[in-house]
Amino acid sequence: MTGKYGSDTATASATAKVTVQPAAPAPEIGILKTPNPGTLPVGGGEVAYSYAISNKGNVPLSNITLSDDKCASIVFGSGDTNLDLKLDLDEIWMYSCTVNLTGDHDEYGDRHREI
Ligand SMILES: [Ca+2]
Repeated sequence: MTGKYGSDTATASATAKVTVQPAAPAPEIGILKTPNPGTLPVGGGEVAYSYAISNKGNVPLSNITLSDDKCASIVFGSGDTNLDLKLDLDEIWMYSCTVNLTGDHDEYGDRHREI
């Protein structure tokens, strides 16, 4: 900034620094489980579940493990696009599992009716 007094000019400048604190780490994970097919014939049959795991927090997540008491052999498919073994905020990791069902199962797993 400048100011004048007659023919004299006064000049001054100033800077200010403001630090914005990063958001507190808030790890959160999301899962979407989808069966295929959604309907089986009488007597049951084979169902392939797919699991879409997403990062709903604000920090990358590591050591991701997925288990399902209704399907034991879960296999990782894809999704770690930068291959850093971390579930990053913009990644969706896909897993799959196949099981042979003989009754009704729902997303919560406990409803079971023998046919
Ligand atoms: Ca990653």
